[in-house]
Amino acid sequence: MLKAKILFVGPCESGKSVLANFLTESSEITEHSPTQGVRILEFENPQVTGTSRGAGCEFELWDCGGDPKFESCWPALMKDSHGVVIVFNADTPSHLKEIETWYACFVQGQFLPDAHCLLVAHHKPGSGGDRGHLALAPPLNKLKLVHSNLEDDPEEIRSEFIKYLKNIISSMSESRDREEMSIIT
Ligand SMILES: Nc1nc2c(ncn2[C@@H]2O[C@H](COP(=O)(O)OP(=O)(O)OP(=O)(O)O)[C@@H](O)[C@H]2O)c(=O)[nH]1
Ligand SMILES: [Mg+2]
Repeated sequence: MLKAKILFVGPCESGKSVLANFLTESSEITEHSPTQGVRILEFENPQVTGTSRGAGCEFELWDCGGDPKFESCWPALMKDSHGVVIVFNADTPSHLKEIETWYACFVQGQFLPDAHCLLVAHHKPGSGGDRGHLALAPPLNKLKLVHSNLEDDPEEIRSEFIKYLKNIISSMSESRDREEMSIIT
């Protein structure tokens, strides 16, 4: 069984918990209550079934609080994670700067490959949903960027998220194969 730990990080009130509930089909109600530290959601996805050899897979989605007061918890959150999803609002200019810090700490800080990082420009209801051109500075401009708009097109982010999970699982499975080979050779 492969077990992947995926973090949801990013600025406060960007929509991480709303999105995490939606993507894991968690029925938890959220009026805005800032996530205190972290909330762990376990889930499986019938469309992400693991490897050709039949090993199944499970996910833990760690929905992290965006408040910098939790910074002292970050090393514990990051430990042994396989993927980092950075959620931000494209219509909040300060977020573009803030996500550079999240990326530096959570992705570069633990030498995670860029392919394991997903940027999600979340469009809250009433934000206009304008996708315009997002001028992300390097190194963020080389990351995969997807948009999420749960009111207008919820299936778009769902299918992008499934693609992302599949990539994570296939790279975990390859590294497990390599590990097995290295033992027998
Ligand atoms: N209806 C609706 N409301 C949203 C959506 N995204 C964000 N919101 C609103 O924005 C508030 C903040 O969203 P959260 O998901 O709690 O934000 P967060 O990123 O988890 O914030 P922290 O836990 O403080 O870091 C929510 O309580 C909602 O009121 C959305 O897609 N639909
Ligand atoms: Mg939250």
